[in-house]
Amino acid sequence: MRKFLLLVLAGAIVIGLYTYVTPKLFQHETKPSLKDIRLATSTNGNPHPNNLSSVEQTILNVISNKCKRELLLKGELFNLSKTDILTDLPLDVLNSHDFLPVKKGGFYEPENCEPLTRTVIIIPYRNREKHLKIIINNLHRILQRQQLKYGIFVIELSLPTTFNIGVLMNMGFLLANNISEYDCFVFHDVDLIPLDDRIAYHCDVSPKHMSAFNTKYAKVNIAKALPYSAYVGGVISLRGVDYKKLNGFSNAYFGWGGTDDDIEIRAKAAMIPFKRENQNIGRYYALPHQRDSNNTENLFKGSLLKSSRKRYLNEGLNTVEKCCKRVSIVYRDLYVHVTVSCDENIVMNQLLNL
Ligand code: UDH
Ligand code: MN
Repeated sequence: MRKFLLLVLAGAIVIGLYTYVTPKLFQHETKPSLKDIRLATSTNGNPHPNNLSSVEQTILNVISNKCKRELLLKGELFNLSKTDILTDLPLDVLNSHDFLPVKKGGFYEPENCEPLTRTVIIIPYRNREKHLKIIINNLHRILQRQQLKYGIFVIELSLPTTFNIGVLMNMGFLLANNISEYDCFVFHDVDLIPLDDRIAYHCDVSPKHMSAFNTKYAKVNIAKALPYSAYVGGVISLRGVDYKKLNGFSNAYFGWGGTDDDIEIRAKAAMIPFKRENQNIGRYYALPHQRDSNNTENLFKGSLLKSSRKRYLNEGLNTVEKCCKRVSIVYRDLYVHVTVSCDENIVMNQLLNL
């Protein structure tokens, strides 16, 4: 009798365990704890995200072959917000060679998973070789860790034209679109180095000011680390469709200043105002430099800004090819190097005829 009761009890335990545990296993209800996720997604000292650790495999394999880290950053996995993922980027900005080989021209896509995002980085450039080397190495590292499909375009303005960021961004946008299909465009100063792995290099539905905490301005205002609240200078991201709605950047700003404030006005006018990355995340180290030659302060920026709202649909992306042309395009090992020449007189005449 006792034997029989023991047998029934053992049977009940087995059946109970089976009915309780099996559905959980098959329905993937065994949700990982925050600690597990942090462990699985930590990159500090752990294998490269493309070589997922066994913990990551076990915990995150529940969702097919999408790129897990990218999804985590998008907040689309386990309802975690980006701030739940603790992954500070190691601060070795000057010597980061911690990335996988890329195709000629700097193109990359992860081999082991399907990325959702195709991001292109556009860097306006002239005579900043040291900065360029540093940013390129750092960008490959962070973009690969985020498991993105990406390209990097460096757009240089040939001399003797006074520097003009807007025309370079517009030409970069058009050229990148000619070469491949991108859905997210990141316009990136050459001298701002991302300091946090959580700065997502993919686009939100709104244009975004990514460099929300810039060490250059932190010297003046540690709490804000921005010069003023409407500032969107440094690094921004927006979807291609939104860039077209703004008609890109203005071509009108030759010399230093005004271009960023102008695109901020355009975004408001087009009813897609900029949002800002969380300041604990969007942290960038500003490489120190002096004002460049051929980029003296633009004394007309104040008056140009006043008419920006009226002008924006008539000059910008849709007119840049009237004043600028491509001089060369070189597929370097780590990026595409485009040189363009622009005629300031044509831009000025266009403005007068608006
Ligand atoms: N840029 C170049 N070459 C130039 C000028 C500008 O590559 O000759 C690009 C570069 O990507 C740079 C961006 O344009 O990051 C913005 O220009 P900037 O770095 O000159 O802008 P910032 O606001 O300059 O950093 C402030 C002038 C600093 C003077 C301070 C003197 N102590
Ligand atoms: Mn700078």
